[in-house]
Amino acid sequence: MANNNRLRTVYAFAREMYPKTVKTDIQYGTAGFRTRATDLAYVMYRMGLLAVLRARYKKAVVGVMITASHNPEPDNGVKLVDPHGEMLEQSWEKLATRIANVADSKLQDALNDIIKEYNIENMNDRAEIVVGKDTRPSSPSLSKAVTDGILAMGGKPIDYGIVTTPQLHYFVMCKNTNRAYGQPTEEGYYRKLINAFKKVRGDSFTNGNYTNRVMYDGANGVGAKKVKYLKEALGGSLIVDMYNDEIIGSGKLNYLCGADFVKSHQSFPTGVPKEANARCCSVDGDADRLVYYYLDDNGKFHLLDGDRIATLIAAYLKEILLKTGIDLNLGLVQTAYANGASTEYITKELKVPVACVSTGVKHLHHKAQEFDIGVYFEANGHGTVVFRPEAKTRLREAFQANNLSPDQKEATERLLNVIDIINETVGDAISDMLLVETILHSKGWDVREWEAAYTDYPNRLMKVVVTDRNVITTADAERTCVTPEGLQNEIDGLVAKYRSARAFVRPSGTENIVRVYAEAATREETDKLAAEVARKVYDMAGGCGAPPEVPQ
Ligand code: G16
Repeated sequence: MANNNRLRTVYAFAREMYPKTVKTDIQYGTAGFRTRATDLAYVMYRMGLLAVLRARYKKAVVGVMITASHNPEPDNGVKLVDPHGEMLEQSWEKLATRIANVADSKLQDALNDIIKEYNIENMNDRAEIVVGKDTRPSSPSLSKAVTDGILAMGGKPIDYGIVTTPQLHYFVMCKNTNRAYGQPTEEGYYRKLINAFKKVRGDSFTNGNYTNRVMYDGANGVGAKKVKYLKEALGGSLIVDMYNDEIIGSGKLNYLCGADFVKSHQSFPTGVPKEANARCCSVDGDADRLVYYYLDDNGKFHLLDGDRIATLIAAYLKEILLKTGIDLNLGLVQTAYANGASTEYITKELKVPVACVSTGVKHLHHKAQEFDIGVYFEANGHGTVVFRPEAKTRLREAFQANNLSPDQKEATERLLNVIDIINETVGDAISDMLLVETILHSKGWDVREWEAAYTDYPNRLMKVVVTDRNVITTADAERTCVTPEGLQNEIDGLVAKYRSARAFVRPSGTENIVRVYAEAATREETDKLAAEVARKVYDMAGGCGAPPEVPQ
């Protein structure tokens, strides 16, 4: 009875305040729902409702983040965060899609179906839902819609205001571990990361060719806003020179800057001074991705993307692990976008096992959990390291026992501190930056020495606009195109024309486009292959607008 009353209120609210305004269906994609902000109010309200059901079902705190991350400013989006700070479980993504698309008049029934299917009995629990948002002008009203959904379903919204996506994931984890993971506050987040960073760095801020200054592109988003606090807390240990920190609503979010721009265009962002050999980094619109880069003496751009960060971290962890003498296995997870040279380097030089999974940190995160220490990164700079709880316990116990040599003890202590620099819940640009800086400092490397590990194969990312991106389906971790029939044969034929070449296509889960990736022996061949594959996609998968131009 109480349930029915509750659901009637939910429906009345939906009808009066958040009616479904869009007829076409929306899909829970790579990282939640993303589209024009003006089309999202009812989706947000409904995700508030669903978050409460998820929290009641899991008997834990869950999170809702309002962001469209790397997308342009008119877009927005929402993703749900599960109790350990990980992305929403995939079986519930389907429920999210169903709830987002059902007609207003069917909403009550659809919610009731979930309550029955998952046997959610504690419908009066004031489940806590942690809510955060990025700096988009549309975020406050969309956040209000989420909060109204939470309240209508009888949950308790905890509004953290403007935070980075990884901060929100961290808060959820802290709350569900009874603060064992850290304090669920922004201050607690900075304190945990920075204390560990300072401990590992010690009193000497520079080392060898490493200098403690980094040029930071905040993408005019929350990553810029938050690094202001970080800068102060870091003191002299790391000097973060900040650029692209325009205020909310300037229209410049991710525009010609930020991690996605730098990675996809393979070029220097606007707004950052061009200083030869200076170590620069960019984050994206919600600060969960990070890439590094520099300009050499001749002004040539060099990118150190997620693959480079992953290899740097994996090599470093392997080295310390060896010093600890503790037998833990280490593995690395990538996607099809990983540069072939990085995969060769990891397997042949580092001798670390590599797994390849589909795009989306949700896939990488779970695969990484199969190792004692799992490093995962997408080439776009989205990634982190996860440690199996038993592995952490073994390290702690070994440190406390008195049978380690001084060198082993030092290495174990260092590794335990390094774990605290890392946000294990999800890729986190701020935490990843502190980790990269820690490793470069420890090696005494400048950015060129970091880059010297291996040489990337030239690669190119392209986007093709099609009427319906879902006509493209893939298999084998997105490396084979299954439909439209015949497209994969065409791609194979094109790839065969070039030396050391590889190409694949997949529908984006965050933008209404198809992504094309190509790699080949030279820049010219790569650009030609990418354009030819893009043209095939355009021709065979319903391309719209101007066809991609193929260089002659
Ligand atoms: C999201 C996901 C990433 C993914 C990216 C692009 O990142 O979290 O795992 O790589 O989208 O996905 P797609 O190629 O499907 O559009 P972000 O930073 O935009 O949240």
